[in-house]
Amino acid sequence: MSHQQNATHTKWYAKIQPLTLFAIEFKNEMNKRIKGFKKPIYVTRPLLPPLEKFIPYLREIWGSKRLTNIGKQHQLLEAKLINFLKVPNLTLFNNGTTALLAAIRSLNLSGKVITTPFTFPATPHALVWNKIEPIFCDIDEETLNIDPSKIEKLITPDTTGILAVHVFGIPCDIESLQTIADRYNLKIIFDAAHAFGTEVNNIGIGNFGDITMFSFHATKLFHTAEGGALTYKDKKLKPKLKMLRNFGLKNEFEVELPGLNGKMNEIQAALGLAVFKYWKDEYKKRKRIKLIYEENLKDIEGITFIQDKKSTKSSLQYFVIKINRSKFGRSRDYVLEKLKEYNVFPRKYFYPLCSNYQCYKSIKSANVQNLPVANKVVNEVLALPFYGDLKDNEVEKICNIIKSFKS
Ligand code: T4K
Repeated sequence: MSHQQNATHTKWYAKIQPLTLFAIEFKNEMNKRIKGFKKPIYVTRPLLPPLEKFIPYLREIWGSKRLTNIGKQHQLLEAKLINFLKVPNLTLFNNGTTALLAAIRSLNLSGKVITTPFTFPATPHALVWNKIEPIFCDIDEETLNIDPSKIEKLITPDTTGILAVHVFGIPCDIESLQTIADRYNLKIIFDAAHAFGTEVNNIGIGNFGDITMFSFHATKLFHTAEGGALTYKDKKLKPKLKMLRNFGLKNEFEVELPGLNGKMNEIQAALGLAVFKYWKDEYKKRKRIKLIYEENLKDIEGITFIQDKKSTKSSLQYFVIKINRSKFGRSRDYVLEKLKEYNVFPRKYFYPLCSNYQCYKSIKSANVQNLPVANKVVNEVLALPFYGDLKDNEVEKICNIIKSFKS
């Protein structure tokens, strides 16, 4: 800077400085005024029916002395879910991960399967437990799901399937995936751990691909504490999946397959039946909370949400924002750490990417250069607290806290 330029700059700065200082003061003041929450606010809380509504189920189980191995509660829950998810076939499991293990085995997948790096560890792990190499494919920046336009170049003669995830309950580009699968004779498994109740053009999300997996973990909107299910069109899969779930037993004396113990027990199933009665209420509450978040955060530069499509009914499993560091002035990690000071505990699902795990980073497809979108968004995404018990003013306060971080 020349001497003259310097003088002009100083003059300009002198004018602007009081304003800047005022803005900083104001923001500091705002920060001081927002007090942290007394109790921790987590990313989610399980939906629990009133205890007295669960006790009659327990009484019935106690009376029957039938605790597991596909009893009455199990059968009732299975029937209820077939109806609700609008699917032809459904098999319950003791969690989503064992369900996924059995799904992969039932379709005889082998060699290599194309999947997303932006998911929970259970997805690629289920492949590896079946001695299959996960081939990581980059994701779409808008939906955060596997990008079908990047799949074909990853297909080799060893590829037997695609394991796609409806991340945060947002449906994958199902049509494009099916076109590719048909062209190369590949099977498709959908990991719909987050997509309970998602529908596309009024069709339940469990009707697509060869098999769909749902998780009923306590953190899911509908849950059985731990639990899961597979849905599928081909009814011939049913006996095989039942065997895979029950040690491979065909009957008392014949073991046909090296199966697992993947059975949902009666207490889990009963909890599911009790939770089911309250599920719709929880959904309505989440709808309202989503609107409050959107209304309060929509005009903040640098914060965006995943947009719902008109054709899609959302599962409302998570409320996720993306924080663009250069536009918001603060990084996602800054926001996360600062929120903790206010007793708010969002989660950066799914950080780190599966392709960056110690156990997978040496796979060729895991190379950062092959996955530019996933490696970018994994530093931007934040799942905010999202459950029916959150009060309107608590959601508004979380938004105000986030707003106060903007620089
Ligand atoms: N595929 C995908 C795409 C998945 O996201 C998952 C699981 C699977 C497959 C496998 O399905 P499962 O085998 O789990 O059925 C949680 C869940 O444990 C996991 O099921 C879920 N995805 C994942 C996204 O979230 P964490 O490690 O984040 O959970 P945790 O214990 O830190 O809980 C999060 C918050 O929830 C806590 O801060 C407090 C609250 N919480 C949690 C539990 C368990 C409660 O208030 N009460 C509770 O009982 O994995």
